[in-house]
Amino acid sequence: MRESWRWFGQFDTIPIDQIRQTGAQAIVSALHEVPYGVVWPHEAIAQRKSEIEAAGFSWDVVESLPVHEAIKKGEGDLSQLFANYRQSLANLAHQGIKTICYNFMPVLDWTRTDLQYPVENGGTCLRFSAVKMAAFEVYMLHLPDAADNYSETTLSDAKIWFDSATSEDKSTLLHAIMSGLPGAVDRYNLDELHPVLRRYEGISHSDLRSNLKRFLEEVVPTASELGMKLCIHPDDPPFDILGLPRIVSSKDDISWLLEAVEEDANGLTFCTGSLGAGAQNDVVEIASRFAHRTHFAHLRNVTKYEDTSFEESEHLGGDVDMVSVIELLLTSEQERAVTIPFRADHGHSLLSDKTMTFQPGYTLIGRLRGLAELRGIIASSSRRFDIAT
Ligand code: DNO
Repeated sequence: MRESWRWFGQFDTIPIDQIRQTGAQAIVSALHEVPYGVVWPHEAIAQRKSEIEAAGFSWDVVESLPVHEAIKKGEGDLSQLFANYRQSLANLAHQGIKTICYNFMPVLDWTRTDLQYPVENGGTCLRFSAVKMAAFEVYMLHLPDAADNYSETTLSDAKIWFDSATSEDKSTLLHAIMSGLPGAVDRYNLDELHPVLRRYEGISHSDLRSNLKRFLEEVVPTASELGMKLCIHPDDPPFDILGLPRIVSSKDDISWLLEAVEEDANGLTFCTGSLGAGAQNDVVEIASRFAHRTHFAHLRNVTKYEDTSFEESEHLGGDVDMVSVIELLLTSEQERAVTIPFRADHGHSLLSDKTMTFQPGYTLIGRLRGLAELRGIIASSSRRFDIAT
């Protein structure tokens, strides 16, 4: 497995030359400044690539090449958007960047309600609270039917939270919920969110699946011809929020997705944290089923609660059996004779992290700690495989 580190380019507070000290060899990056749906220009790709290479890295993975909302909604004439996506793929392949992560989550990307939740040892982590999400959906946004998705206890706790929340608490919550959208892309306030959500009215899970299948049929053949690997990122959290359908949340979803277009170029970003947050998911079993179509891995851990809340735990703590997942990925690498790039996904805010500002979750010391722990597992598991073969 190849160690990578996500770098947000000009939106990152960590200079790329400092990343060398983490020991990672590869960079995961994106042109966050390019609006969704627009072709990624040759020059901008070349510029980013040369910055990465000048610092001694290779640019191994694009995360993400975003899918325009109109494609997710199946809205209007999409031929230009599909053509643009294919052109961005071709421009990237031309410069040797061939592993492309994307997601198909409507409107939002990963979603948390707390960006600085205290952990026992003094650091902070990202957290998703079902109570706060219920307060947001039911009492702040007044979404019709939202209450149906929560238990009575969660709803009454949500009301208590809402009644005692200051306007600052509410805007902190809105900010946390919007923080999954990296770079210079749309973020919404409460008034703006309503019409955006309304445009998904009537779009069911099965409609969204059809739209994803259509997208795959439009772009996977090009990716295959170019020798590229597309790898979809699972939903985070792996269940519906804000009344929007999510369709890459479980073993069955992934199975459907990989069969929808049976080509190796239609693959998966195996995100242990996203999948691990779903009560329905046995992450080790999912890894054993789909390691063979995994082209990129995000390794992090979560601790789940009954009411669907979860928090990001230490990389080797939490509910995901990380050692087993890593062993399955290493085995798959051997079987396929490939190398899977991975990154320590997110990290707690620890020590000097607290004096800096970061893209939420993308701390320096916290991620470095996670990477070091994962590196240890990979080294010891690899040695055992070498002995066995
Ligand atoms: C969160 C990330 C996601 C991921 C996108 C991929 O930290 O894992 O934002 O980049 O979902 O499209």
